[in-house]
Amino acid sequence: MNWYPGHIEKAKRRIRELLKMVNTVLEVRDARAPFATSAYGMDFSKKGTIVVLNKVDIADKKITKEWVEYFKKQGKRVITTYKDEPRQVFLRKLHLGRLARVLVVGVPNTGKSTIINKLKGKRASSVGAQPGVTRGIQWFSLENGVKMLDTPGILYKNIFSKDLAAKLLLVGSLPVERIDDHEVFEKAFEIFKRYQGVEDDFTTFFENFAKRRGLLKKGGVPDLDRAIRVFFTEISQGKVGRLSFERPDEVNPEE
Ligand SMILES: Nc1nc2c(ncn2[C@@H]2O[C@H](COP(=O)(O)OP(=O)(O)OP(=O)(O)O)[C@@H](O)[C@H]2O)c(=O)[nH]1
Ligand SMILES: [Mg+2]
Repeated sequence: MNWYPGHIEKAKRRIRELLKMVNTVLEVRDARAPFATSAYGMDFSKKGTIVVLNKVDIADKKITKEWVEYFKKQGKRVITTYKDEPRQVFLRKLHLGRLARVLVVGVPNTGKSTIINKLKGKRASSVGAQPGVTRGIQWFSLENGVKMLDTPGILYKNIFSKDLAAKLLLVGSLPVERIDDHEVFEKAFEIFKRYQGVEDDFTTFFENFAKRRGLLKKGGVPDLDRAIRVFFTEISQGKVGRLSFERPDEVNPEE
C-alpha cells in the first residue's frame, strides 16, 4: 500500500527548512479523522501551532466536539472550520498577530489551499477533489503584513497499518484508484459500518450499490470495482452524509 509521489519527499524537506522562517503553523486536519490526518513526522513544538479541524460540515457534530475537548486537554490550540464559514468568522478564530508568518501543512486533500483561497478572498491557489493538487510551495500576503505559505500534502513514506490507510481513503487523502490491497477497502467498509450502523456484508453492500447506480458489466452483472471506486470517492466528499471515522477514545493518547 504505497502512494508516495516524488513531490511529497521533496516537500517534506522544504517544509522542514521553511519552518525556520515562520512563527505559526496551521496544521490542517480532516475533522472526520483528526488522528489519521495529523502531519506525520513533523516537529512543530517550537512554533505556535493551531490545529485546524476542517470540513466540519461533513463530520459528525458530536464526535467533532469530542475531538475539540481531546485537543484542549492536550494543551493544544484547536479551532474548527469548513469551507463556507464566513471569512471574518474564521479570521477571528485564527486570531493571527500582525506580521504573522504562517505555514499551512497537512496530509493531502484536507483543504489547505481552500483555506488560503478563503483568506485571500479569491482563487489564489489550485484546489481539487483529488489528493496531491498542490505541488509547489508558495507565499501569499494577507492584510496586516500576515504572510501564509501553502504547501503540498504530506504523508508517511510507508503507511504503517491498514487501519490508517483505510481512514486516509475515507477522507480522500489517498486516491482510491491507487489502492491495490483489497483489505484496505474491507477495513474502510468496516469503519463506515461501525459509524453508519449498516448491517450488510461487503459484497452484498457493493452489489446493491452497483445495482442502484446502474454500475453493471455485460450481462447485467454488478461491477464491484467501479462500485467501490464510486462509493469511496463519494464518502470522502461527504456525499454519503455527515460521518466521522475516528473517535478520540480509540487512539493512543501519546500521539
Ligand atoms: N465539504 C467540504 N469540502 C471541503 C472543505 N474544504 C475543502 N474541501 C474540498 O476538499 C478538496 C480538497 O481541497 P484542497 O484545498 O485542494 O485541499 P489541499 O489540502 O490543498 O490538498 P493537496 O494540495 O492535494 O494537499 C476540494 O474538493 C475542496 O473543495 C470543507 O470545509 N468542506
Ligand atoms: Mg493544496
